[in-house]
Formats: sequence, C-alpha cells, structure tokens
Amino acid sequence: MGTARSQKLFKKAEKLIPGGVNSPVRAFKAVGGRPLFIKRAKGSRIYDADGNAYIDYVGSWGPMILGHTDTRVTQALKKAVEKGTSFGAPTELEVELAGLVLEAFPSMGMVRFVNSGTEATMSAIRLARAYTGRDKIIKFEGCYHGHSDGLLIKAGSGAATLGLPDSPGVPAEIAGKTHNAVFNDLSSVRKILEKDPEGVACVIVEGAPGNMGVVRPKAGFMEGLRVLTRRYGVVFIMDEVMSGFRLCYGGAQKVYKIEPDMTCLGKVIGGGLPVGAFGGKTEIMEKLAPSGPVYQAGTLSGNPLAMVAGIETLNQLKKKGTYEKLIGTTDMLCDGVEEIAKRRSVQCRVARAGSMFTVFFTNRQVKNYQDAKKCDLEKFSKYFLRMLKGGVYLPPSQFEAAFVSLAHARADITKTLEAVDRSFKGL
Ligand code: KE4
Repeated sequence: MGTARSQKLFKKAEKLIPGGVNSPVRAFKAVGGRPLFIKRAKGSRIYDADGNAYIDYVGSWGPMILGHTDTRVTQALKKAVEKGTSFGAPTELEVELAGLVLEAFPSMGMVRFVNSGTEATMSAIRLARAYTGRDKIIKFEGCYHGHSDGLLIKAGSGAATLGLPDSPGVPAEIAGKTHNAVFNDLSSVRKILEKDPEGVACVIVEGAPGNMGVVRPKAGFMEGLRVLTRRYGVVFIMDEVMSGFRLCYGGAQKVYKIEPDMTCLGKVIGGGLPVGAFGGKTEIMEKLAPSGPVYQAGTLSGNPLAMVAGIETLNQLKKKGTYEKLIGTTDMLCDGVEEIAKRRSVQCRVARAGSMFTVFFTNRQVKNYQDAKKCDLEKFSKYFLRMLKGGVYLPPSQFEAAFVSLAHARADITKTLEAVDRSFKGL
C-alpha cells in the first residue's frame, strides 16, 4: 500500500508544527523521505495512516519494552482513568513506583519524578551544582541527555542527526560551563579535572550510550570514571534514561557494579506515558525543595497515569526469564545481521547492549563519537529506506539505538532478517 495519507498529513502538519513534527528525529530528515504517521500499534507492530504494518524497532525510543498495548498496562490505565487523570497532589501510586525504582536501583536513597528525561538530567545537574558549590559540568561528545541549554554541546541523538550538536540559542556563558570529554578515554576526563580541580560539579554519562548509536564502554572505563569523580569530589551522574531496564532489571550500573552518586531515568518507567526521574544519595537528594533549598517542580510530575503504566511495566519486567528472552531475541537478530553482512560482503559493525542495537556502516570498531561520525551515512539511509519498504521500522538515524521488546517473536526476527538480506543486496 502507498503512503498517501501520511504524506497528506505531513503536508498539513508542516504548516502547523515546525518541521511537521514534535521531535526533530521523527522527521526522517537524515534518511530522506517523509515521516509515516502512525495510527495504532499492537505488540511488535505499528500501523501507519495508510494501513501499512511494520515490525517496530523504535518502540517510542525505548519505553515500549513490553511491546505496544500490553494488556496488563492497558487494563490498569483504563481503570486509573476512571478515577481521574491528575490531581496536583500526592498519590499512593507515586509511593509505589518510587519503591519499585529504589529497589531496582540500590545506589539511590531517594527519587523525584518529573515529566521527561530532559527534566531529570537538568534537575540532577542543578542539584549537583548546589551540593558541590561548583558550576562546571563534564559530559561526553556524542552523548545526549535531553535538550536543556548546558547539555546541547556536542550532543548526540537528534542534535547529531541534524548536524546541530551545538544548538544556537545557548548563551556562551552557559556553554562555557560545559566541558566535553571523549567517551572511552579516561585521560580526556583526567586532563579537565587536573586543569580545574575545584571547578567541576558533576560528570554525566549515559549508562550504556545509545545516542551516537550503541557504543559499549571499554572494560574499566566506567570504574575509572568512578575513581576519578571520587578523587576530585565530583558528583557522578549516570544517565540511565535509555539504558535503565534495557540491559537487566535495574541499570547498566548493575552490570558494571558501579555506584553512581545520582541516576536519571525515563522512558521504560513510564510505560509509554510522559515520565522522568532523578535520584541518588539521600544526602544529595534532601537538598531538594521542599526538604532543602534547591528548587525543582512540575504540574504533572508523578502523574497517576504515568505512575500506573510504570508500575505495571516494572512488575512485568521483574518476572523470571524476562531478560533471558529479551536479550536472547536481540542476540538472534544481531547474530543474523552479522551472518548476512558477511555473506553479502557488506561492511558494517553490529553493536549491541542488552535489548538495544545499532548497525554501523563502517569497517572499524565504533568506540566514540568521532568513530560514529565516520560511518557511511548514505549507506545507512539506503538500508533504512529498504528496510522500511520491507516492513521494518528502524530509528531514522545512524546516531540512534534500535530497541527490541518482549513482544518481538521469533517470526518477527525471521521476517526482519529476510528484509535485511534483501536490503543488503548490492548495498
Ligand atoms: P526526553 O526529554 O526525550 O524524555 O529524554 C531525554 C534523554 C535523556 N537521556 C538520554 C540517555 C536519552 O536517550 C534521552 C532521549 N532519547 C531520545 C532518543 N535518542 C529521545 C527521542 C527524541 O528526541 O525524539
């Protein structure tokens, strides 16, 4: 079937919404073509406005880890809606989800819910600055932590996709407070800290980077970050907005056995509804208003619907065998892609972290953002469009992670690999 309806909707949307989308990476700008307008989704599939079905590996950029319209989540939401959608007052649901999050992330003594990952990292940095009395931050080139001013410096994800890693509109004074280090290069961090031993409030890093594509930390890198931050009295913020619950029940920090001072979460803990969270050591968190002087607030923070969807999602993820299944499916897919690439002599590297993966079109290992930027973006676009034609919906950017859900069945993987085989032909 064609995409006439999507095209018509996009034309209309472009007149009303900048670029026709409410988040830039959705516009398919980097891969050419026009975005599909999605009408509904179920399990591993999404359906566009023209009725075409696709096996979905975007999963709303991570939240839909159970698959779309999971019955238990949907039932729980239906019940919750009947009781009211928002009260602007505390509810038992916030206490319940906070309990689940703190149980899954023992490095956190307390947690505060917000409405997005951006709010979570922005607030965590404010708290770290207040706690240390310092104002510089260290992030890593190619990592993306949402769109707050100080973090849109050499940022990944959509900013890298559109070639806007340093967005206009960020005052030089703010940009000047952000240092960018090189991921997987501890000496680049050490150099900054040695030059400014009393000036850095925090280091923020993605638990398992996915916003330059999936890039694995080298053995000892995260541990080294922990040692350096401790030595210089710097708050170690692990941004697990994307990696949280994607590698195991908990965070990448559980896999590396690292105890960050603060953690940011989002996506999965809201089960597809707007959510974010930041938490950490109690001595830091209790500086937050109203227990302390650091202000942060939100009309819809802890929204009952987001809480219910999050509670149901985490309760499903807790079940025995979840991660064996999730990672087993991801490995089946990634191993299959590697086999096809070899057979069809396509130069690519398949990077995976738990239930996240990226096919990099390069023959070199991708250890950091500079490596990722050397990928053949034209080849990626051809692959993306061919896969879409083959009924497989991938993230429309080389600088993104793709996501596998518990709803992806063996038959989906077989169909996906058939599409990969066709798309790699003559690539
Ligand atoms: P949000 O503000 O988009 O909820 O979260 C920001 C954020 C923070 N930290 C990490 C590690 C993230 O990956 C994100 C957001 N991820 C992108 C996908 N790469 C969201 C998709 C989009 O921007 O449309």
